[in-house]
Amino acid sequence: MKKIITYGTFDLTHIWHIRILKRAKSLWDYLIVGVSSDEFNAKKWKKCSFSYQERKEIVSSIRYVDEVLEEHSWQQKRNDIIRHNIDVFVIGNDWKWKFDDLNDICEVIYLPRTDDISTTEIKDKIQAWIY
Ligand code: C2G
Repeated sequence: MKKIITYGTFDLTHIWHIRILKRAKSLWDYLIVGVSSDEFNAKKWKKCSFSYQERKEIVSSIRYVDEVLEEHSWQQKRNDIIRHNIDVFVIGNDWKWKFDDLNDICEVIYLPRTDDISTTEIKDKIQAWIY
């Protein structure tokens, strides 16, 4: 069984979050998603609309996702990959090359990201609609 892992904030989960998870699961057998904790998001300078627990609940309910873990730091990926016996690390290509250091313990794949939507843009759209 080929195991794959990815990480993200997954705030205001939208179609491209779903599609990257769908594509990851279509390629391998078991998908683990590391959802960024509220504290780690603060370090990423990301202000979330939903708490970690809410974002975890949403991601856990996506049928492509087999397991969810909490992402506390940039550095935890290596331990997660070893501990969970991961074959492939995948993430959107907005992170291209950023995690190449992991390729000594697993395959590293950057999937094409779609730039016509992001959580920030969704928030802007909602703001514009309200005001
Ligand atoms: N994504 C995408 N297309 C978008 C937006 C996001 O393919 N329009 C992908 C990102 O490339 C990432 C995943 O969806 O693979 C989650 O994106 P975010 O929730 O924005 O996560 P991010 O802030 O990039 O955190 O350690 C890695 C970080 O936790 C990633």
